[in-house]
Amino acid sequence: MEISVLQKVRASYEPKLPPAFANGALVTVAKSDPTESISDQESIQKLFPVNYGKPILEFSVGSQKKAAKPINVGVILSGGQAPGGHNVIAGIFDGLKSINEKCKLYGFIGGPSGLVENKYIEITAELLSSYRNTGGFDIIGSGRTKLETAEQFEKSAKNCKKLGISALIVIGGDDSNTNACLLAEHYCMKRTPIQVIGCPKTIDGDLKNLFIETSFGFDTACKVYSELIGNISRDADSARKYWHFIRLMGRSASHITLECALQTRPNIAIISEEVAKKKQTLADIVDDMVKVICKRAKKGRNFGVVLIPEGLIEFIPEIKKLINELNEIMTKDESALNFLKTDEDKTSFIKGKLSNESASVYVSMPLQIQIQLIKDRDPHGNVQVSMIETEKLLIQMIESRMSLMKSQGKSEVKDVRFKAQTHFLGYEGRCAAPSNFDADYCYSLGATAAALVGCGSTGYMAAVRNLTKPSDQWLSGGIPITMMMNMERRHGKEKPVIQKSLVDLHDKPFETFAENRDEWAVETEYLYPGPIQYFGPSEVCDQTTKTLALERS
Ligand code: FBP
Repeated sequence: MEISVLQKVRASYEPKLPPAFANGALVTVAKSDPTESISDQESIQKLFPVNYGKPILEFSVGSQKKAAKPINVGVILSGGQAPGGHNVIAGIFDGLKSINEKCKLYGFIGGPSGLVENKYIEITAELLSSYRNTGGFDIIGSGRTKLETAEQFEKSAKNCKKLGISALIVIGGDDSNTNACLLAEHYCMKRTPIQVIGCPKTIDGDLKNLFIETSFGFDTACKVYSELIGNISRDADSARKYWHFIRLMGRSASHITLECALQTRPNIAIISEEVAKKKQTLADIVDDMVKVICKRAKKGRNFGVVLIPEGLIEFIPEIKKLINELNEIMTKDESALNFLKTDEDKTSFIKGKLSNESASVYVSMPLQIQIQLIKDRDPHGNVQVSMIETEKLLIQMIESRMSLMKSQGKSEVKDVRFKAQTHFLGYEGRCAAPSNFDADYCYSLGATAAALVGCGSTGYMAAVRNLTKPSDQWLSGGIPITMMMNMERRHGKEKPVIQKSLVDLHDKPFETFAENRDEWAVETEYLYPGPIQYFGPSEVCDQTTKTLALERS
């Protein structure tokens, strides 16, 4: 297969490792005192009697050399792609081989379903050689099947037994790691000799806490989006005729939007967590935006850049209420709704069923969005929030607000000439070649996972810390997954889950943004980060995200 010049050169990049792995994955382990979950301790302990309370593990260089017996390990990629997944697998592979040359690594195909359906390949040195330091999850593929039932757990155990697998490594986000912990507990309870280890993955950056400093892929994805936003901003400032509305991936939390705002200084960036905190309505958000547009127009700047987080819509209280009502109506009245022929019939049927408050929010939306809200449904029949084109919704609402203000003869809109362009950035960054940071971090996470397997652990997440320092000061070890859990209501039931990290409005990344945003709104102070650099001076190649730097400063 022909590969690009960059890929060829990049293949020989040797990712850096924490000092604990100087002699490979046979490490010395230090243990902390027993741990507790972040809250709901009693309930979590009851649900995880074996894995609850385990100590934090910290690795240092081991002296043992290749004495351990060979282990067969299975690896799964779960959920959305994130740059660096191949390097996690490379780190696991090399780590296992450092334990014993005869260790084998099997990759389950297409995500968790591959484990249940016994679809796998053996990952060999030769296969891996063309995937080192590359983006994507294509070596084995990924999937969104949830591993959560006892039946799936048992089928998986059977398949592992056939391959002699005694450890599984799940590379995934908060849900997949929660399920990895359930799987670990199930196997402990059933005395099935299979260890389960998790690795923190997601571009969304919402799997982090005191011990997991960041999820892999966030660094590279944000750098790719920031490059593109910088390019768009420069175009905006060159042509001076468009407002660019850019929606950014991040299913729930606004970490990506915040990081990109810090990297590029747009005129407006909406942070969903702030919208929720201030209980802003859609009209309030539109109001704020109109003010900035008018202020810039007054200075002759009829152009600008707006960043919108993908998850925004669910953080606006009135829309959250509307969506909940819509979900209920669409389940209860599905057949009546399907019977109606035209979009107009469907929307007016819906209006009649909504509460007064939600009906007035619904009718305030452009027809196209009203239709989208009832048409795009997820497999459970719910509104598919991520499909809603929030950027178009905001533009249309701004336009109607402007024409109303014009018709009322308001002086603020006198200089405004509002023309907008829309963009959605998400898939552009998820499979990018990992930055040096992600290449090193992922390889280190893989080595850590192999070491956790090597020392017989289960129910742990691989953790590499001290990430704002050079890698020779990185620390590596394992964090009990139960430690990150709390109880949350999911589909009407209380469930143990890893707590999702949302943007903290009292932490430095948001505070830095909030201190500067008024100036960035009216002036034109765009920053152009340019493309990710893989070779060259360290200050352009090895910077972490601004979020991580500020959080750890
Ligand atoms: P994960 O949480 O699984 O890492 O996925 C994150 C994400 O990229 C979100 O930002 C986005 O909303 C979603 O996946 C898109 O999902 P899909 O790939 O199924 O279209």
